[in-house]
Amino acid sequence: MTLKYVATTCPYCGSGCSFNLVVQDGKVVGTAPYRRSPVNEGKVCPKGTYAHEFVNSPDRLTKPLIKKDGKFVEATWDEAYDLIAQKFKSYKPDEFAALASARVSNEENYLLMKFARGVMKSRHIDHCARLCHASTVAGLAASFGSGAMTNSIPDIAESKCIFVLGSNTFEQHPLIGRKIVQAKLNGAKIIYADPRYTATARQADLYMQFVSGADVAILNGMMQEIIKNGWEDKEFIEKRTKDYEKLKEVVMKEDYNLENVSKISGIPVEQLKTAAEWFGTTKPGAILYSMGITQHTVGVDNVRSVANIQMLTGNLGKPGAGVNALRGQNNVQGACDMGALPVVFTGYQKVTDPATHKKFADAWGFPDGICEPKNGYEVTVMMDVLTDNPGELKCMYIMGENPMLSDPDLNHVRHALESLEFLVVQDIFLTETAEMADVVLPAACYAERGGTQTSTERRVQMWRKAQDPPGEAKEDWQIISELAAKMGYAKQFPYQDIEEIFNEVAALTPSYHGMNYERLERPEALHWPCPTTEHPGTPILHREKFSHPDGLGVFAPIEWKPPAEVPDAEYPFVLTTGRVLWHWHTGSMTRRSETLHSEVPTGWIEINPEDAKALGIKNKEIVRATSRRGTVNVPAKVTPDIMKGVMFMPFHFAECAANILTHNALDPIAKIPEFKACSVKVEKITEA
Ligand SMILES: Nc1nc2c(c(=O)[nH]1)N[C@H]1C(S)=C(S)[C@@H](COP(=O)(O)OP(=O)(O)OC[C@H]3O[C@@H](n4cnc5c(=O)[nH]c(N)nc54)[C@H](O)[C@@H]3O)O[C@H]1N2
Ligand SMILES: Nc1nc2c(c(=O)[nH]1)N[C@H]1C(S)=C(S)[C@@H](COP(=O)(O)OP(=O)(O)OC[C@H]3O[C@@H](n4cnc5c(=O)[nH]c(N)nc54)[C@H](O)[C@@H]3O)O[C@H]1N2
Ligand code: SF4
Ligand SMILES: [Mo]
Repeated sequence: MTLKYVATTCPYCGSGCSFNLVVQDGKVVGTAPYRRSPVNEGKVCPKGTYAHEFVNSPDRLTKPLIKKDGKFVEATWDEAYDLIAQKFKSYKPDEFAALASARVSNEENYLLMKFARGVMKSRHIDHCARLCHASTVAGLAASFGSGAMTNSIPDIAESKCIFVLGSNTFEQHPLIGRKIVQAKLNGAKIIYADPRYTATARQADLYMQFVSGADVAILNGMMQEIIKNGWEDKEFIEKRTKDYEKLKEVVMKEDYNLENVSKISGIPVEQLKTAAEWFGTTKPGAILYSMGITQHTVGVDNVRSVANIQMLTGNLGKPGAGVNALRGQNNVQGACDMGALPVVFTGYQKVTDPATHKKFADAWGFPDGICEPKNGYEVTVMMDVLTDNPGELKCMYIMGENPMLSDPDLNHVRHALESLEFLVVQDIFLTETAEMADVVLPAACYAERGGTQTSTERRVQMWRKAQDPPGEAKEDWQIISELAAKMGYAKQFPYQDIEEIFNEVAALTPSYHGMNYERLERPEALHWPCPTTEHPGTPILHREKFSHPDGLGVFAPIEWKPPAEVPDAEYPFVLTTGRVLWHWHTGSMTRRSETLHSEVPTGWIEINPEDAKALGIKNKEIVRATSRRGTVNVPAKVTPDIMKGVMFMPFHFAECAANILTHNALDPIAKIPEFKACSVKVEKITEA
């Protein structure tokens, strides 16, 4: 028997923890602590602990599958590539769209981006960041000139006042939660605002429960109170920002005095006062936020309000401060950095900028050119175009995403995907989306490959191969390269190994320019921006100036607006959705992990005891939840942890899918859907 440890980074959340994979006779059999990572120092959450369990699941895809007469038939790689190449060639550039993946490496996202824009010459590439932090990318870019988390994870422990808003950090970024505990042990005050009394709420010194969708009102109210008391950082505002007067005009309005904010949000005035005082007077103060802020039709407004309060209090560019937008998936930061977005190439270089377009066209050397220098469609817009403009988009290539469970309004998504002429899905399991494909390609998983991923704190870290892929499954970069070669572009995809792809990325991307595998091998890796090979990387952004050309941060006057759908007599409850500690999104991996699955085998809807009583519903009873989009039957969880009038469902479970109910009302700028607020009714199921 041979036994070895392979240090790698976690395939789940954007915290970017490291652990060892335990390999016995060439097969991954367990995990063990890797103590040298400054992020998690050997600790992991349950998903990290059991991250080996799905790897050798008997359900892994092992061969390409081609659908014939409605049934999948196993095929050789050549058969699959030939069919895909022949089909892909038959479409005009903008009839093709690609979805990249926050689950795969930087190199592979870069390659799919190059495939879409170079081989297919299509403008349409996006990925699940659209459903996640699109509001952050747009909002922080407008406020600061750069759309990423401003500080580092270890730095959170330095804070003296942490305001967590719309992030259930202890369940969704547990090892960042650990930094909150460390700060607390050093005397920091913790403020938490969330419609649910979550695991994170239990750690807070001040917990404010409120109705989903009130965030701008709460932040404006706190800012008014801070200004009224003279707690604003006058020097920071004067030297480092502009448009403060415009902000003041809005936040000082009567509408945002604490009495009015209390009416909108349901938070008692005294709590709002305390929050403003603590945050206004305790330095340094950090804000941590995630989906509770971004997944709204006012997602960008919410993000800009968070940026406003941090500029107002001078909490930027310093240790223990910052706007800490906690990015969700292991490599969602990287997929964005790699230009798997419809408006940018790598490093946020704009597609519409002629010099940038020429730079990529020249570097790639496609004899027949690349896509036009025009923005493409966002994934949410792709789905609308598919249903509303039949024939405009005809064919899609989806790598490592499962929109048939993760996108809003699943009946709409089904309709959209059914209207495609040709769909290719590349995954490690036969997901709900893969079931709908014409061709399914089997990919290697994280444990079977190298490459890099970029965590929420912009730390670029390595994956390391621990075992061979099952059956004939291949690494995503190999599949994309081989397909490109079949389509006549072997010269543009000449890679012998994944490191060559990274070097191409570094050459084309200023913020990754100084990185290479040798430097990234170190346990602490490197934070971007890292412009030269001598540069130590940048854990804290905006120290001296912001990333706008004039170096100034921009205040934005933001008015509060209610969600797109508000409760009425027919649909009287606000439904909000999210996650639980034990499961990951559409469950493709965690529901195939024995330990995680046995801990939480199915979904539920959280109902406040008063609402349950009025509806005649008992705990654990199966109830019918209905929105304007659809109906699901789901077990009730009657709990005082959820606010009266609000209900919560995790979206991991296909048998009671929350996204049947959600709707795809979008933020006008970020095109992110309003996953965090829609209206539902809930009924007792009476015997027929
Ligand atoms: N265990 C686990 N961890 C994960 C994931 C997972 O699937 N499972 N997914 C990862 C991904 S991709 C992401 S993006 C992150 C998401 O991380 P989080 O954003 O922390 O997770 P969510 O559960 O979506 O939502 C967080 C909280 O927002 C609250 N909320 C609801 N409505 C509102 C509102 O209107 N305003 C505010 N301020 N809060 C509101 C919810 O009650 C919930 O507690 O987690 C990552 N980590
Ligand atoms: N109602 C509601 N819906 C939501 C949200 C919410 O809060 N509420 N949150 C949204 C957010 S923030 C996000 S990020 C999205 C996530 O949405 P998705 O990204 O669609 O969800 P995942 O289940 O993570 O899908 C990733 C897929 O990649 C596959 N995969 C894993 N590793 C590999 C690999 O190495 N190669 C390949 N080719 N495939 C791989 C997995 O099997 C899985 O099928 O969901 C969104 N949907
Ligand atoms: S906190 Fe996130 S990165 Fe760390 S072990 Fe858990 S899922 Fe993995
Ligand atoms: Mo996400």
